Amino acid sequence: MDYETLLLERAGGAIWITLNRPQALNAFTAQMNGELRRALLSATKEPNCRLVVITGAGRAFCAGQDLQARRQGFLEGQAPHLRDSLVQNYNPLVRAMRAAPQPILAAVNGVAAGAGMSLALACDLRFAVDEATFIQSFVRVGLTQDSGSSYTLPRLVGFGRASWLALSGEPLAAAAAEAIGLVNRVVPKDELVPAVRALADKLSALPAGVVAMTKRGLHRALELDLVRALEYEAWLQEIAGRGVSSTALRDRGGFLPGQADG
Ligand code: T3D
Repeated sequence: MDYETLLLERAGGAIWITLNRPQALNAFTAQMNGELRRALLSATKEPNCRLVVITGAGRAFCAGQDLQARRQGFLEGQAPHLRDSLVQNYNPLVRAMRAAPQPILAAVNGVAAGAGMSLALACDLRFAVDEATFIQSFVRVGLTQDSGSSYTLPRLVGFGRASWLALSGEPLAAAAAEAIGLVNRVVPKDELVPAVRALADKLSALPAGVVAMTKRGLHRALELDLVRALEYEAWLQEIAGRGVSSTALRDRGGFLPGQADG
């Protein structure tokens, strides 16, 4: 499959998807959004893919929505329909990430701003280089949080810290992000690829179905009360105990009867 805004590479058990618009700090256009969604869906169907990695080309991870394109529309007198943009582009992307059986890792190689930060937050895990920064830049451009940040950020770092980051629009350095649990690991730039490779090797040695169910169980429990979370855990454990493969789970389209998406 050909992509104009992405690079794709397989390395061991990992498939790397690199956002490739470095001249605009890998800002999202509708095209890049659609291509990322397609690349993600196709990577997750690869039988030997145990980890999907999203990273950025050049010095940035992703600077959020392409504001140049928005500016051009504004100059041409077009009122932006941001709800449409979100519903058609970002929301399906975040849902696809959540539904993927494999863990998705953000390899944050530089600044992650606006929807670029949301993208990193929607991943299951985050490694960052020591010079990376995270910015909830929405308020700085007259917008509110989107592409899942209002949901993921407080769940990752707690309501107080999420409120500060979202309301102030202040950048958060990688080390501080690690200290509050937003990032799992911070590494020097030249150690990012080996660190991801080691994680991919680790995941490749684990049963894929169990990894997939663990991802699903973690996310599902966030939305349930204790009683229902316990029930869901018990169902997943029933399936795990029978040694169901990730392929079988994917072919079934879901984990429990009547739950195509989860
Ligand atoms: O519209 C919808 O669909 C709704 C969805 C909205 C979601 C959002 O993401 S809203 C938030 C959008 N993003 C931002 O507000 C971030 C804007 N960028 C910045 O604040 C800064 O660029 C950074 C803090 C990320 C990095 O700063 P710095 O000093 O390292 O780089 P720079 O000089 O500002 O940018 C370098 C180049 O990238 C520059 O282009 P040039 O002058 O070299 O030709 C700049 O215009 C370009 N660039 C940076 N961000 C964007 C961008 N081009 C297009 N869109 C961007 N978002």
